[in-house]
Amino acid sequence: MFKKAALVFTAASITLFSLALVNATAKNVTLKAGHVLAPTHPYQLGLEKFSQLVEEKTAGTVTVDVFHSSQLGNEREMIEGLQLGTLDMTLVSTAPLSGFSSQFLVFDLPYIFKTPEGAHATVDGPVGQEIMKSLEKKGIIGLAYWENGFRHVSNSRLDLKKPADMAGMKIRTMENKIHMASFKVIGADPTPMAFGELFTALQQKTVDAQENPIPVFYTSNFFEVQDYLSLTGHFYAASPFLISKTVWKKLDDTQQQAIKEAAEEARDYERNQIAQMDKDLMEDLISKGVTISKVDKDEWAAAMQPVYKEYEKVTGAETIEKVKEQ
Ligand code: EAX
Repeated sequence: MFKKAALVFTAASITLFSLALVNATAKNVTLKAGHVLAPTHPYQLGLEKFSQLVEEKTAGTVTVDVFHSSQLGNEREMIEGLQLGTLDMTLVSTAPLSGFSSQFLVFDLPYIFKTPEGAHATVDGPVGQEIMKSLEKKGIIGLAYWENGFRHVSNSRLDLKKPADMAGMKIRTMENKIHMASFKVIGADPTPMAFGELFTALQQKTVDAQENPIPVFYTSNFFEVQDYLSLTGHFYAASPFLISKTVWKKLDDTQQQAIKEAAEEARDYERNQIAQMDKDLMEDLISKGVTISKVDKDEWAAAMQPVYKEYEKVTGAETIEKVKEQ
């Protein structure tokens, strides 16, 4: 009897000792996370929350420094940085990712999602996870889909209501061929441009228009250079939160688990911040002199519909059906 108790005691103390040893030997590491939006945008708020959660969950062995406003490069450059292992983490929209894995293009089809809940169910579910996995062979690990939100068209020329009103209008788009095709098909003149150059381009009227969710429009002060905001909601922008595979492999199991958990907890916090801002900021924008107009979304969806035929060979008709919010 005594012998058995002694054996159990010894096994327990070896386990405790080895756990302590793992923790004691866990390397201390500081990760850099970059994004292109303003320090007041939910991207920043969510990443600060993530940083705090990771520090708590790893007993301080992992800390995360957050860099806003394109300090670490534009979205394409930061994604390339993850592949090279020169940047640790980034939070981007799906649009530029399509240049690294064309499977992401399906998310950029106009009006494929109708509600945030519908979008979350798809990107957090099997289809979204499978598409995120396609990045692994490119040297990138996807931690979770955060959110940028439903994108609306703003411009400096007229109170835009109908697709035909955009004839000849120069609009900045993200570097994404479906975004460009969607505006070309309604007669607009799309120019792909990194986010960091956009405010100046609007100010100098190099472009007449841009399209972004309300939280971006507000926190990047676009109301200073755009008079009209039309609530088209034409694209839903999910925002994959990514880590370099080179960096990921250097972390131990406890650190990897902590980062995964923190990315999912901070995702829910960030999505709530977006929803809050989407609701609360319109009044303030109107008081700043912006004319905000509702549009007939069915009319806009019909006008952009031809891009589905044009791109279903790239995205796969069956993937479109799987993703399309019924
Ligand atoms: O992911 O470039 C844009 O308009 C996006 O909203 C920005 O990349 C945030």
